[in-house]
Amino acid sequence: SGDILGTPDARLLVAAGLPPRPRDSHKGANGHVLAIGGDHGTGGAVRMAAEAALRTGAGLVSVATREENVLAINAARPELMPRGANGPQALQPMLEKATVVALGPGLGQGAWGHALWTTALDAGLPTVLDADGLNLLQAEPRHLPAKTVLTPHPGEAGRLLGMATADVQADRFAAVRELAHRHHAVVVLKGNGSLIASPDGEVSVCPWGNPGMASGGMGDTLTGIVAGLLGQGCDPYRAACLGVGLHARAADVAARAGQRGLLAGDLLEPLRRLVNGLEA
Ligand code: NPW
Ligand code: AMP
Ligand code: MG
Repeated sequence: SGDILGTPDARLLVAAGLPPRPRDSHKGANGHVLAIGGDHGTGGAVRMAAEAALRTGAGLVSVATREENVLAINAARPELMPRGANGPQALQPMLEKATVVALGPGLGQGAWGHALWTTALDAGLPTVLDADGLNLLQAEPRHLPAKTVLTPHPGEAGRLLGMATADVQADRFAAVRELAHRHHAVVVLKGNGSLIASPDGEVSVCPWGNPGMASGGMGDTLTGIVAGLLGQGCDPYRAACLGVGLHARAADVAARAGQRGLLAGDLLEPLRRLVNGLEA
């Protein structure tokens, strides 16, 4: 009963997690995601997370990033609202407008990333913590917002647990359960057969996905999808299960054109079809 992905039918999953929009729905009713990240050289990561949140149906998506990324993000996707955030003073007003935070894609682990990380977690909003957001947590364990989803790949999970990647992979169920218990959060352990664990020990297994997903930016896309679902009212465990399922299913649809050369951005179009029940 805890395995939400145990009946592998994408349409039923979507129907259970994303009810049809009321006719009088408006952008303010579908979540305002704030994606935070994009240090020097990794602006693409936060942009991909932000775009994925939009394509999952988020009402509004803002991006707090290095000033140097703002123009490129705006040009590539004018629906996004990127701002240069030099530090906590710039981030605070953005957090006040947001309902969900996606924290970590390309954030880096320097002083800039650390300052935004602390400020964002202190806000206590529902949060997806990924990538360098997880590496910073390993360096500085702390209390997390009540509705937090952690999305480590096996390398990040190993860092959080203080063990080698291979030891995480040797018992993935034990690793994901331990992380969820330790951090009182929903945890996604990514990789072939992604696992999702709740703090009280429920585990779901993703039946979808393919090795074409082993390319840069794939995880950043998942972060945005889960944030988009949190913003539309899914509780953290359902958002994580449905998000992982949609992400992997979108990759399977996109991989009809071939696994090799599959790009994270290729998931966005099938993702849109999936969240609307137009693809199974
Ligand atoms: P090993 O070597 O086996 O011990 P890192 P990153 C492991 C951003 N990005 N199965 C494996 O460890 C991110 O958002 C920006 C087994 C591997 O060597 C981050 O902020 C992009 N092991 C930052 O870059 C696109 C697995 O983890 C190590 C595994 C760094 O993130 C790329 C690599 O992980 C990227 O998303 C698996 N399935 N998966 C952009 N376009 O801007 C991973 N590992 O060292 O944490 O580096 O994930 O690239
Ligand atoms: P990241 O390493 O953060 O970019 O995340 C990679 C994403 O791709 C995660 O959602 C993984 O579950 C997925 N992924 C990577 N390799 C595979 C694989 N061989 N089979 C299925 N999913 C994969
Ligand atoms: Mg990643």
